[in-house]
Amino acid sequence: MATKDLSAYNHESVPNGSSMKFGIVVSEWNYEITGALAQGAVQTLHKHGVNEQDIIVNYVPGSFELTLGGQYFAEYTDVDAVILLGCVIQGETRHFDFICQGVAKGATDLNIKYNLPVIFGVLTTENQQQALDRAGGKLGNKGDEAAITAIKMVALQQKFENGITLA
Ligand code: DLZ
Repeated sequence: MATKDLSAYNHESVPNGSSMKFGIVVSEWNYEITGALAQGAVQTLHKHGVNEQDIIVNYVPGSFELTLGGQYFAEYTDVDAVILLGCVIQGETRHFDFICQGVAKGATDLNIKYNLPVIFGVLTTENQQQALDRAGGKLGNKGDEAAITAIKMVALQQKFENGITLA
């Protein structure tokens, strides 16, 4: 089966992030994976001009807590976007489904409630290998993609806020 590097993107189409601020929430559960996602996200933000002091990273125990971690950023900081990073690996019980549904719905709700880009960077895989493949392995790094998505959404929001709606 052909593989695809999920992190391949057109660098020139990514706006400059030097005036943007980001909050990143990282799940400690499956940290081998989520730490790599966080590293990818931070590196990618830097690559596109985001300053060190404008990236705030906080940790939560598991992916289920990512929503509330994101809400804290929305309520108590002035970040332009929040990136949620987690990894849920299918187990023998239905816990997987509940966590995935919870954080997906939670992230969606935060976007709408706060009119703030809240990026869903949560791997939901059948096994550890699939997660490793997507956290700096043969399929790229989902953290990079989350960072790019965050920058692009902040730029889009700024465009609307500046009244340029007819481009
Ligand atoms: C309990 C649990 C399980 C079984 N699996 C995962 C997982 O694969 N990935 C993850 O991020 N978190 C997992 N958790 C922890 C939950 O997200 C949460 O922290 C606990 O249910 C406490 O609310």
